[in-house]
Amino acid sequence: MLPIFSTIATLLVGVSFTLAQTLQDVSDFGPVYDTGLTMEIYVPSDLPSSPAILLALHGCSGSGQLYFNATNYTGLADTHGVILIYPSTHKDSNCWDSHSNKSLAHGGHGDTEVLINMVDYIVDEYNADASRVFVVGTSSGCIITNVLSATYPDRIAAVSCYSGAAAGCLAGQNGSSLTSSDRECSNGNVRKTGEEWAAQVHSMYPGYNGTYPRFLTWHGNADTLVFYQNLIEELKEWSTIQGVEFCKNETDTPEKGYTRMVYGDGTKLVGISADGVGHGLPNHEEEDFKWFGFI
Ligand SMILES: *[C@@H]1O[C@H](CO)[C@@H](O)[C@H](O)[C@H]1NC(C)=O
Ligand SMILES: *[C@@H]1O[C@H](CO)[C@@H](O)[C@H](O)[C@H]1NC(C)=O
Ligand SMILES: *[C@@H]1O[C@H](CO)[C@@H](O)[C@H](O)[C@H]1NC(C)=O
Ligand SMILES: *[C@@H]1O[C@H](CO)[C@@H](O)[C@H](O)[C@H]1NC(C)=O
Ligand SMILES: *[C@@H]1O[C@H](CO)[C@@H](O)[C@H](O)[C@H]1NC(C)=O
Ligand SMILES: *[C@H]1O[C@@H](CO)[C@H](O)[C@@H](O)[C@@H]1NC(C)=O
Repeated sequence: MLPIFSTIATLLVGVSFTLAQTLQDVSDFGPVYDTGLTMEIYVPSDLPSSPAILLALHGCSGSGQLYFNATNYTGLADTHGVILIYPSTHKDSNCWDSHSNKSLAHGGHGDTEVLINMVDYIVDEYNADASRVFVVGTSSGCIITNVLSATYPDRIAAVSCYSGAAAGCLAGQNGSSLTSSDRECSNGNVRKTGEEWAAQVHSMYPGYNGTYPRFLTWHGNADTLVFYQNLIEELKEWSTIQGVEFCKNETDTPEKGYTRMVYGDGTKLVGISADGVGHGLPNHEEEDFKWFGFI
């Protein structure tokens, strides 16, 4: 009898565990202005008294639910007590607004401010730790991660993002998608000096003199959608902002074919270059949690 019971118990535990891995809708989290953004969250069942927050930002034509399915942060969130926010944008081929003055400004009532409103809601509602807010994003989600780091540096501790472009790369375009922009950014033709990028970052939150988020960014050198040059531009931008210089390359790290490009002492800025990898560079969830300081 006993073995049968324990087998059934194991099955039941397995089932309830699977069912728990779902997103829940949040409405009325605060002003959305005219962005139309929506919010879904994953809340670990065993929450610490002051959980951390991870904002996870999908790519163009994606959604929070699709990104949730494509990524694997729930086990890590359970272990380390992190509430996951998976927002969605529904305009401009579901690309985040990384082009308009509204989104490229602190308090501009654009996508960036509304994403921070979601963070504020979680801080209030779950007593979350405002000093441990992290961001991950892929493609358009990585570009807006760059823009969030420029517009709300005071609200984000660290970011890790994949296959994106520098904050300001899409500035002045009509949209942030491949059809609504002229593709100069995604093609890697928007090139600036570190000082020029840094001036643009500072203009997004004038007068701010605090620290900027610790920045990890990944890119495949076979990316033909958002070209590899964008990694170089991001690294120029954030090394100037962080005041760190290129230090060394660590080959085959964190895995074969990947190179960690370390800046300064490696605590503020790292680029990860993936050899032969295209736009579909997968999230490296555990590496992200290491970068955020959980592991
Ligand atoms: C995500 O995965 C769940 C479970 O496999 C599935 O029911 C759902 O349709 C998926 N959602 C999307 C948007 O693909
Ligand atoms: C998801 O992450 C957990 C660790 O949190 C790991 O044990 C599991 O193997 C991962 N699943 C996949 C499909 O990679
Ligand atoms: C956006 O801001 C820039 C820089 O201040 C300005 O030149 C431009 O006219 C603004 N664009 C719009 C559409 O307001
Ligand atoms: C942006 O919109 C203006 C006015 O509709 C148009 O003339 C211009 O070609 C558009 N630019 C792009 C890159 O689509
Ligand atoms: C930094 O900004 C704060 C708030 O605006 C201001 O009080 C402080 O004097 C500034 N510090 C420096 C060194 O400029
Ligand atoms: C790391 O080193 C710098 C400086 O020598 C090069 O410019 C980079 O191309 C190199 N990065 C990779 C991924 O090899």
